[in-house]
Amino acid sequence: MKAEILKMLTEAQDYLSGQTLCDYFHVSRTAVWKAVRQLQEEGYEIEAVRNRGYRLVKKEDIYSGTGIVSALKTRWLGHHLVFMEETDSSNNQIRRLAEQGAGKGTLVVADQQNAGKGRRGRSWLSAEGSGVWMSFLLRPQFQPESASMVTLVTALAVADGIYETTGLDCGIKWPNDLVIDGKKVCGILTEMSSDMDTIQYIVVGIGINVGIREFPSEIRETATSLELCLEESVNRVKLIDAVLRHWEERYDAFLQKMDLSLLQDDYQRRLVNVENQVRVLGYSEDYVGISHGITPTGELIVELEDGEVRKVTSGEVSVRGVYGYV
Ligand code: BT5
Repeated sequence: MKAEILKMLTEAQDYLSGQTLCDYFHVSRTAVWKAVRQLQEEGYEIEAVRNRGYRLVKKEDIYSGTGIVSALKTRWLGHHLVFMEETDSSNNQIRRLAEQGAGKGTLVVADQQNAGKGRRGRSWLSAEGSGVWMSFLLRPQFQPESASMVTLVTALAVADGIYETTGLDCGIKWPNDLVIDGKKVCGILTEMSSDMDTIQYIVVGIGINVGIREFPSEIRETATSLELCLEESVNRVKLIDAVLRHWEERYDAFLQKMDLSLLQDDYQRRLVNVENQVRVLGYSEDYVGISHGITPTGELIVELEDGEVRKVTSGEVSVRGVYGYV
């Protein structure tokens, strides 16, 4: 009820009377008043005027579970939300919830991660108040081999969501980075728990740098944030809603064909380094070749100097431009 009241207050042009809220929720005036009090305690400035009702004074970004729930317009994703001021890693938190039986679409949003994770044990800087650090749970029916495509679906959806919210055009650096002006603004970490032919669950983790103004020296040359690119503030709640709505849409298109054929054109338009030289950094070998884009199942097509064409699988590698990060 609290989140719904917040939504109604956000959308209302004028005061909302206590009676309207009582009738709508079929509860007493005291119950409405209690919910409003809780919202005030969470930081929402709500004015209560006798004989007129309630009014939200400032309709701005307060980063809270209630704020996110009231803003989410997804069909199923994030309908069970866990908001945390701080956690180790939202991916780890989803894993713990999954082990306890949490359902598909469960979403964890953290304002800060003290052990944010990248791939292969790398760390992900996730300072307080400056990014969208979130993960959600899937319990799909498809085979484990298809899971790597979820990262590509996610990259496209995050680019859509960033574009909708800020007008910024992101490039995709296959398989899991989004870049603006050649610098990383978002990283995606997809993890899976499975046996040979059944997926128990997939965790999709998304880290978007929103308000970070200064990066530590190790990543200063390669990282950026939306606010650095835009020079104005970005509403994280709206960004989450946009990313998740686009994600549902892109994921449907993926499930419909069980590959990326419906997404390939949009993906390719955003993909950086197409027809350029890239360096593929694998577990056991590195090589340089020309990138020709992706296959319908999400491998990167790389042509080596001797004409050999390799299809690179996303789990294995990082790709760099030959002259630097992109
Ligand atoms: C990634 O790994 O890019 C995946 C990042 C996923 C982060 C999200 S946040 C929510 C969820 N919970 C988690 O714990 N993780 C996910 P990778 O491709 O391995 O890139 C990691 C590298 O990016 C690091 O080694 C740094 O060089 C660089 N890096 C670290 N923090 C960064 C940041 N905030 N912005 C840009 N680059 C960063």
